[in-house]
Amino acid sequence: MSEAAKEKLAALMREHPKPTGIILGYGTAGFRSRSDILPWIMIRIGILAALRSKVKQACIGTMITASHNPEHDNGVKLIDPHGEMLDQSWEVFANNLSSLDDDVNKLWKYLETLMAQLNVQLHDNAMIAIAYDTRQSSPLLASIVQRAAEIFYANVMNFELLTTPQLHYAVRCYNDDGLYGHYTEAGYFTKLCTAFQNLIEMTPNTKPCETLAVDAANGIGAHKLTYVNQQLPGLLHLEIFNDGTRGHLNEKCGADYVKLYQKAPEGLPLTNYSKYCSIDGDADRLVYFFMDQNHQFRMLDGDRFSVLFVAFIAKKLQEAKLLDQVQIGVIQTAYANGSSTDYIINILKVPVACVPTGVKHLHHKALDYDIGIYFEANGHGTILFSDNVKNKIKAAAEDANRTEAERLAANQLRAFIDIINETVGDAIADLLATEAILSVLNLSIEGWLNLYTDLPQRQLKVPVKDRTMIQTTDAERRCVAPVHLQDCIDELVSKYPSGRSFVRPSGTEDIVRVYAEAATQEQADQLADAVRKIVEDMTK
Ligand code: G16
Repeated sequence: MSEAAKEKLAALMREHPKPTGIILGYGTAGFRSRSDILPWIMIRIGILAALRSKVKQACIGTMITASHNPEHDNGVKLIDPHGEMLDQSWEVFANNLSSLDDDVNKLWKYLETLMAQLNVQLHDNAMIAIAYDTRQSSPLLASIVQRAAEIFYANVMNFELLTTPQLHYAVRCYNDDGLYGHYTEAGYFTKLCTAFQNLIEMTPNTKPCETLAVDAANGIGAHKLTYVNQQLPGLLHLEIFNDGTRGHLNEKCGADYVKLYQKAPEGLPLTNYSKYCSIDGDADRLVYFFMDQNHQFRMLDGDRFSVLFVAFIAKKLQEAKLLDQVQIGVIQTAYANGSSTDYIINILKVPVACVPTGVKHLHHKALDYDIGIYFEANGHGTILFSDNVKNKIKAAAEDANRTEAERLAANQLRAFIDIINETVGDAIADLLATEAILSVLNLSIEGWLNLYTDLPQRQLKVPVKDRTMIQTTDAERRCVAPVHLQDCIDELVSKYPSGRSFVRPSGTEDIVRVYAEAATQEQADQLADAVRKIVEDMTK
């Protein structure tokens, strides 16, 4: 390989040295840490993005964000050609590169071996798309990724400020020559908003969308959501709060805060609107909430989107007389509320699969179905439609031998599919899909909430010395290390009616997460607290 490229790499590594003793793994959503200790890993990820692009002969995305984490954190993850998360087999290369110290000769040797194994050359073409969220540290980190990728002969498109799902969408569109949509931000908004407008306008007797108050977590979504207002005048109105002009990113606001603490965010009035939602720092998660007649805070999380979306899709497939030809599946994680799983299986009659935390796992499993609906309870999710099902729906919509009602239902589904960002969970797309369904089904937010009653639950973050001491199995529902931890959890759970609890190490924060549900809130809180104590004792 070229000496000049090696020398450039050495210079970049001298500029951004790896701190001694640091260990960083490609976790739930890429590399995440405090932003000031991240520059060196951006060199490795820039190289890896270039190699991945050479191998796939397609554009690879690099998103700089730490999503729901605080402003002082940042992170980076790669996006594969169809807009999905990096194939897990490549996480090994990411971790190998991360573990190598700042010795350019060793790094170069590893890269030579890797490139031989991958059958690519330094001079082969590569194309990288970079974007970042509003964190102050992001532009510098993006520039390091770009310089590293360019050493490996990559062309770089820097989109600068985008939501994470917008970059996933852009990568997919760029690689399939516009089949999925146009890869620009204008292309993204035009596709989603036109589909929303079509769905509303083709449906007779829709309920006008009431103003939705949005907590934008002081992040990138605040700015991006203004385009939705501009494109859908008279159809949808969003009142945007926590827009970054005053508060801090994800601080006492945003989807993670609302879901974790089960309370309303700060920074917006709780009396003026009939419904609210919170997105997170990079606008890939969404939760809804409202204040009920008794002024009680009521939340609708990711599980609720699964239920709403399944109910709508199944109803429209039924009306189009397509339901018996389509296999629908829902994918959840251990965090899904037991009541939602029961409702989906027993009332909606749709199978549910449980996988480990992380959109990458849910997305992968969703591909097993004609229509795979996946949501994490934290509000992160989307729907995948197979080409086969899209063709069936299109054919039904255009079939003159079908009744008008059947064709309308098929056309409603076609429009709905275009609202959804199938590449990854997307708060903006999910918000539009939710508003469209509530309007088409004439459903109020209370009506949506009343579909089933959540089991009371509690989630805790437990700081421990070394979170890797906790190891899990069975889609993270059971603990295999430390020994006896699971026995203790089982014993505690057995004391609580409808009790369930699990623990797992976070892949995005330096903590262990504890989840508990039980028949009453008091019992869920007690169970979570008791499990927390055991975790603390066993990880001392
Ligand atoms: C990321 C992942 C999600 C995951 C969340 C929490 O979300 O994309 O799939 O649920 O982290 O993961 P963990 O419990 O391992 O910390 P985001 O919104 O931060 O990108």
